[in-house]
Amino acid sequence: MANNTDFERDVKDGLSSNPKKLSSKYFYDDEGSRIFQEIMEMPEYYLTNAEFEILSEQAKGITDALDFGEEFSVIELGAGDGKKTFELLSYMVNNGLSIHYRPVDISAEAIHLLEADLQNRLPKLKLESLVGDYFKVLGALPKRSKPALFLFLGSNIGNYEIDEAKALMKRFNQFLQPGDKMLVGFDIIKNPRVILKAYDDPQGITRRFNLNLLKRMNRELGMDFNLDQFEFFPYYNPNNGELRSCLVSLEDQKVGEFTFEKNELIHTELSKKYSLDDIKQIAENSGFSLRKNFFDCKKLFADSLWEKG
Ligand code: AVJ
Repeated sequence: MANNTDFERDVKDGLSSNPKKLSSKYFYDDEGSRIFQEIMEMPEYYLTNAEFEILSEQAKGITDALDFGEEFSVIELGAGDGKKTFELLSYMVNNGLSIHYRPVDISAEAIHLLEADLQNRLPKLKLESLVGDYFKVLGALPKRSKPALFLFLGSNIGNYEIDEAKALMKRFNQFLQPGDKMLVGFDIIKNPRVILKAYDDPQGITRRFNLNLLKRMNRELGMDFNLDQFEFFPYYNPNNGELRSCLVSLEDQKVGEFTFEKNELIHTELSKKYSLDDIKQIAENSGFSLRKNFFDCKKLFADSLWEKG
C-alpha cells in the first residue's frame, strides 16, 4: 500500500514541477472509490456497460480461449467492486471449473465489500483478497502449480503514457509463468464527443472525483486547499486518443509552500483511448502475443487476451 510518505513525496514533486501534476492513483481513497462507483453508474460513462457486456455475453468464448483445463487461478489487478468480473467468474464456477480468485486492490474498503458480496453469491469460489500495491502483492504470491489468468480490466491501462504502459505490462509479464494469460481492458477510439461526454458529465460527478484529491490532501497531508478556488476541466485530443483531466486555479493563490497562478493547471489524469494497432504493439512490446480481442456489440471497448511469450 502506498504509505503517507509516498503520497507526501509524490504531491510535493508533482506540485513543484512545471506543469503541475498529481498522480491519478491517489484518487482512490475510500471516498474516491465510492465516487468512482457513481461514475460507473452514469449513462455517459459507456466503458463499464460495454465491458460488462463483454464479460457476461462472451464468458464462454473467453474461458474457451484460455485453454486451461479444470483448475486455475484468476488474479485481478485493481479489482474495485468486481461487478463485471463476477459475470466471468460465475460462468466459470457454474460450468464446474475450480477457480481460485485473488482480487488485488489498493482500497481496503472496496475489497472487503467485494469479498463479502462474492462469498455470498458464489460460495464455491475459492477467494483470497489482497490489499495493497500491485507489485508488492505480486511479489508475495506463492509459486503456482496451476495456470493463471491475470485481469487488468476497466481501461486502467489508460492511466499510463504509452511507454509507461509498455513498461508496466513488461513488469506484470515477469510475474506470469509460461502459459499464463492476461486479459487487458482497452477503451477504443471512437467519436470524440462520446469520449468527452464520459468525463465531462452534467451531474458533476467526475468533477467531485477530481476535487476529492484536494480534499484528501487537506485531510491526510494537513494542506489547506479551498475547493471553490479550483475548476475541473477535461479535454480530448482526437489526434492521439488522449483524454486528459486537470484542475484550473481560479485565482492567484498560495497553498502552503505552493503558489498557483490564476488559470494555472494541475494535471490529474490521463485516460488514453486506443486503436487496435496500439493494442497489438503494446502486447508485442511487452513480451506477450495477442490471442484474441473480445468486443461489445458496438465495438466501444475491447478485452484483449494475451499469452506470455
Ligand atoms: C478507472 C482509470 C479507467 O480513466 O476512465 C473515470 C477513471 N476518471 N472518470 C478512466 C476515471 C474519470 C477511469 N479508470
